[in-house]
Amino acid sequence: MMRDRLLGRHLPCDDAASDDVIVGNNRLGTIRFTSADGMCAWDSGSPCLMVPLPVLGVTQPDGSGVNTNSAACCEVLLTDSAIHTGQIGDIRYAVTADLLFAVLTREEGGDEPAALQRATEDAYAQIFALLSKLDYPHVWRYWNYMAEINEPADGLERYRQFNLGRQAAFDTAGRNLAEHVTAACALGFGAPQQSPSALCVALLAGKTKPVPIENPRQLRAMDYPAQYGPRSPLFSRAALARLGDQSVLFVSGTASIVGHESLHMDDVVAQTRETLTNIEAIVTEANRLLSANSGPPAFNLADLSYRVYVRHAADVSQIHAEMVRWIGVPVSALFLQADVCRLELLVEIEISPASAYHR
Ligand code: 3EB
Repeated sequence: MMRDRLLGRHLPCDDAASDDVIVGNNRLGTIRFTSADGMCAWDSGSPCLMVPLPVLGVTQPDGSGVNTNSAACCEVLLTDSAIHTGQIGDIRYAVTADLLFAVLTREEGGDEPAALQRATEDAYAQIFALLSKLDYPHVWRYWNYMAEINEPADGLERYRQFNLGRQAAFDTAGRNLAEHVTAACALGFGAPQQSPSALCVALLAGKTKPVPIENPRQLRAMDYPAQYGPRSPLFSRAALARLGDQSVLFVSGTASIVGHESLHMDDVVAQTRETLTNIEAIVTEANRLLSANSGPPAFNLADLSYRVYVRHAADVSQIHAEMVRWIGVPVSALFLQADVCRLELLVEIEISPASAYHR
């Protein structure tokens, strides 16, 4: 009997609320994107991270264009196993025998100095305490969203404050080692007063250790030079996890960075192309690893689904067109308006775990 399959779906929220989509499965958790006010459309009992990013559109692999009808879109993670849910401190979580999905939102301490740094350190300390307590030691993927990521605060860009807080928590937990670093993303949304929370984090963790994957075209983010901030970001370009007989690929937020430098200033098409070149290199690394383990068939760009973070909403159709040209077939993608963590970066693309598993 097969255990704990992980599935995912990108859905408009009305569909995600319907039980039709989960037939035979349970909702492990949801990440919901919308700039509109309001609660989750359903009370599923399982954790839902509300991320205040505007939905720009959704494309389906049937080749229809960018559908801009959805004001809200969900990524739902499903499992065929029984789930148990709970809450500890600021964290809501759901677990199966093999998986933990958790979400956490944090306010910032008003006028406190380095408020985001402190909120981040505390958030990650709570996360690591939960992982220890429930005994899901290995994180497979983090999603980080924060208010005003590119704004200065206390003499430092807020993303760099986030990195200080994240590093401090990793240090304290003894996780500041390449072997504990995994796939992640970090994106920004509007001012905190428009949003319920200044920091939103989701994570998926497991009983088994994922294999971190790097990109030969890019410097490891842990090794970025100090020009990008006093403490470096902590993520690998991708991670490959085993779940029963499934291999699950998590590709981090990927941008137009080669080595450690941002390329193609003010050219969103060239940035999209460079980003896709990076994603292709990362997926090639993942496939090399799979075949070294005489594993399942390779991941293929055409079969994956993408989450695309767009700095300027007006660029969405150019980005989509370039993706279709590059990948060669109609793509399945969710386009969101978000601030990328370097001001000069206009687009960041990640692979949704909704698609990146096979047996
Ligand atoms: C980059 O390649 C772009 O801070 O967790 C991508 C993925 C980025 C994750 C993070 C940041 C993070 O450096 C930014």
